[in-house]
Amino acid sequence: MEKTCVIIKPDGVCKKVSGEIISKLYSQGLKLIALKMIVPSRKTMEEFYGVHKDKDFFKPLIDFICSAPLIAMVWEDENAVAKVRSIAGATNPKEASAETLRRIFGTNNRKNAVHASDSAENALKEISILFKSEEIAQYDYSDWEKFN
Ligand code: 3AN
Repeated sequence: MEKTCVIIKPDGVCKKVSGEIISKLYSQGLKLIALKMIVPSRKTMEEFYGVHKDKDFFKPLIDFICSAPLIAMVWEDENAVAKVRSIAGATNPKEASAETLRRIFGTNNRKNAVHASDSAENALKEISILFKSEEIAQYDYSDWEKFN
């Protein structure tokens, strides 16, 4: 099953919309297999966004992403990466389609509420930066019903 790494960014966490973001992902049939709040170090997020290290927005991006806690998650689905990218919307909330998370909760290119992996390969890299393997759950929705 394909995995994708989703981060609720500092703006999403501080606007108290994390619950709505998580509900939206559940409602589209994705399965939550890891979740934690993290207070990220610059080093971790510089590695996470390493592909952008030469861009002029890199330093402000790291400043922003380390400005408050993040909620880091792993979601699973047959088509998890494309599905969450579509739910998240375009990088710029003003250009994102109606009903997308970034359109609803984002402000600008930087403060755009959520991160969503752009490929299955990058998802695995991102997950390995933010999570230990034992923090990724494997379960069936029926597991709890087997016990009294
Ligand atoms: P996306 O997250 O939509 O895949 P990327 O991978 O191009 O976008 O950029 C990673 C992150 O860098 C974005 N989520 C956004 O926070 C920030 N970013 C991208 N482009 C800009 C920009 N032009 N100005 C400021 N921040 C940007």
